[in-house]
Amino acid sequence: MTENRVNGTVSVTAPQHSVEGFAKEFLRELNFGQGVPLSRASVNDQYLALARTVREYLMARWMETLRRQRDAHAKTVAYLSAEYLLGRQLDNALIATDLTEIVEEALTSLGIDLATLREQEVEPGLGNGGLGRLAACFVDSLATMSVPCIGYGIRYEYGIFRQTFVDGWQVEQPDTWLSLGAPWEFPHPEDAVTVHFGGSTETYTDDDGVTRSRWVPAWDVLGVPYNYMVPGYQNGRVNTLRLWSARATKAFDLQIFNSGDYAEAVRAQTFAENISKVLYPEDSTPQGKELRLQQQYFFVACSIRDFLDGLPADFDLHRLPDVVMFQLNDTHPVIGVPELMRILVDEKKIAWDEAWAITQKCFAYTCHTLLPEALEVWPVELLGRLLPRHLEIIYRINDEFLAQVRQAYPNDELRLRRMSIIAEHPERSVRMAFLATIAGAKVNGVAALHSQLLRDNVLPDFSELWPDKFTNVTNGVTPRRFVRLANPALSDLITDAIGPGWVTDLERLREMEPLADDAEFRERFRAVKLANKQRLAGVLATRDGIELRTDAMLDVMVKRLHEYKRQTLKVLHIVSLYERIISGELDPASIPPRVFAFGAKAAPGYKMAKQIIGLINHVGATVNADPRVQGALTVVFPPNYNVTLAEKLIPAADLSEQISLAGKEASGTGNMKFALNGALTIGTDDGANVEIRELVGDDNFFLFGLLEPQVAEIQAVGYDPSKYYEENATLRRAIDLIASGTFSPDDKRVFEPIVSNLLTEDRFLALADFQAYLDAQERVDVAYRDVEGWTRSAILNVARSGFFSSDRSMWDYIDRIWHSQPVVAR
Ligand code: HBZ
Repeated sequence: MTENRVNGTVSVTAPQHSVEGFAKEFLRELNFGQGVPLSRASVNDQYLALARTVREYLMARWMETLRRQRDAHAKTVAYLSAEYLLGRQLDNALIATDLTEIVEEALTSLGIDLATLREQEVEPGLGNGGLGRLAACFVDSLATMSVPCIGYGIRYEYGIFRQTFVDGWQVEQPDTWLSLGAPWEFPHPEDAVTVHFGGSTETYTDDDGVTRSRWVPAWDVLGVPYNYMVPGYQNGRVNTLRLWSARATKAFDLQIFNSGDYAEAVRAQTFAENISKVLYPEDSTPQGKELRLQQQYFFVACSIRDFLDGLPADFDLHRLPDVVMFQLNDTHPVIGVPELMRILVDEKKIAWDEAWAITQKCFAYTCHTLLPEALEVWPVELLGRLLPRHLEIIYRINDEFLAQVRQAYPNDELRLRRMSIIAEHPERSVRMAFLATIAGAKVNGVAALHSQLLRDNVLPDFSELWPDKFTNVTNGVTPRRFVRLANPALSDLITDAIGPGWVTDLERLREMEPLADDAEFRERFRAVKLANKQRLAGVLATRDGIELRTDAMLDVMVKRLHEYKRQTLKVLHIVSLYERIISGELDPASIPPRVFAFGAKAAPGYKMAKQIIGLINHVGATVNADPRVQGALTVVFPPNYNVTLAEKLIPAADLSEQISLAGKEASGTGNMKFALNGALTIGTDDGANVEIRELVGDDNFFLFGLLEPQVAEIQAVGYDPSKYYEENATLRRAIDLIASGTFSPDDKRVFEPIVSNLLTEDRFLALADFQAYLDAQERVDVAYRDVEGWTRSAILNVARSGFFSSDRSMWDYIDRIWHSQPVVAR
């Protein structure tokens, strides 16, 4: 890197874009950064040096982006998210800088294989699933669109656990993603922020004789920021992701060290550092754990302080809504609302009403669920113990809000109780979604159906009171990572067909539509799919020792394991086919051979989910070993499904399974990735499936199952799953086969809990949708045999899915919620 002086300021310029230039920079990093000569460099040394070299090419853009944004006084989106499921950084940096070919050549000239170094990177798995991956897609899009954004979150030392299987059962291993070095992060201990906890509040009289409340905290920790580059796609922009890591404050340990209690000092340090130690692996049922609330307040307090500290010293905080929107990714960061109020009122001495007016314009809330058990509530006792001043502020917000409700609806005590931020049962607790809704300028769901159900079922009183507050922004996925990077073969085919530019303007995929009728193009499209299956086969062979046949339909269900997502329905389909084959009813030669691929992690404490993982693996082992099915059915379940594996699996898929019970999946984003990569969907009328089907057309989508209103109706009259068991012989035989112990000869009763749950409760109506699902799968078989027709549908899925770019989602947020703007070159 060179320095040059422009107008008295020092700026950096990027190194040369040439093979020789890159090779030289790389060797310099290896020698001076890693401290090893090429002859003795390990693969990890080489990977770290490569990462550091590539990031140098982004550095000048990063500095320039920050400078421009500062000069433009542009409104910034401060995305507050407890999770970012980023995926590997190297590949993304390479496509963003368009360096892939140069790097490949430079490394080859040194006798190094780029692919080997790529495999060395451990992805930062700082998220559970859809919500965390969405945050990663959004920051990618904003960088690519030149919109000022800073992503704020937590630098977990351990991300989502590494899943292994022992005899088919999930066993969790710690995710030590930092252990071999973290070349993508930039720690800034000098910008550390102190965060307080505990203690009490006191009242005092200020200089003007006004009685005020203030917080007298009991302990504190330091938040050290780690910056990550978020490169825009070939646009010279790099935004920032700032993740916070917890440390003990100096005051804390000095005091104890001086008292001579070394062990206690170390314990205190460990206590502080625990806060950012580990990502909670539950993705739908919040545990109400104290440490979790500590994490939430920790990162939000650091982030808000960080943003405010970045403003000019004379900044008038009444103008805060002009310069920032704090976007709340679900309720995890909602404690930021009373935190901003505390800063404005207690520290900046702004009058309550004015502070509230500012706060209400600075936050917006995105909800990602419909399951009642997933809505976060914090016991008043816990919140008051950890954040006493925040609890006071929440009480006051609630009082004033309820006064407003009383005025709008006199004498409606029940409504007040329903809408209060404070729930009384089963214990006094704070309903974070209500607080977010009351404080937020806007509240959005993540797909059209979800936003509707959010208004009608989850927050009906609020949408009645404030109809204009509610809006929808359908999710999206970044075409950079999930098409350009994950599917280079398809990307080349598309560019060949419609020219470049579609990667940042995905609606242009429409131009491919006519090619669905072009036989030669279909042939090439099939060649791409086959190549992607072969690539996947290679990955699974080395990664897991799994053998994958590439001449069968690849039917994929990858997502977190949840009863509402209904992996069990998929298993029942497989078991039913297996049972019909071994009983002689179905000739295996009469159906197209299929490989069923699963990927799913279960929350470690979610017993039923872990049982279902065991069932999938046991069914798989039995089916795969049985010569009677003659390869007609194969089940593969590679462990530890993550972003890296998704990038290989999705491009190879023929069929995408999106089979949640209607009204339960908020949106889904995997569904979008599959459609964009030319898989056809078999799916229910749920989440964003609804919009996918509308766009790709009924002929190119296999719809089945109950609609949301029908589900509500069945549940209202009382659902009895055993009726379906009694009345449907195919279903009965499948369930009986599981109950018989066929799949678990060593312990025949091991799957009894699944069977009895299905027969007596079946909360998510798998049995009610079983026959419809089987019928739809038969339609899939018929369609798949028509090779040309199937390819045509697959091409149309790609061509018509441009809407699902996260760039479009970001434009929608800008239009409907943020009212911010890109900062363009000047
Ligand atoms: O958010 C998912 C939804 O289930 C999915 O439908 C949607 O597409 C996606 C993006 O909007 N929700 C999650 O992934 N939720 C979590 O991961 C989660 C994590 C921690 C929690 C609660 C939920 O405490």
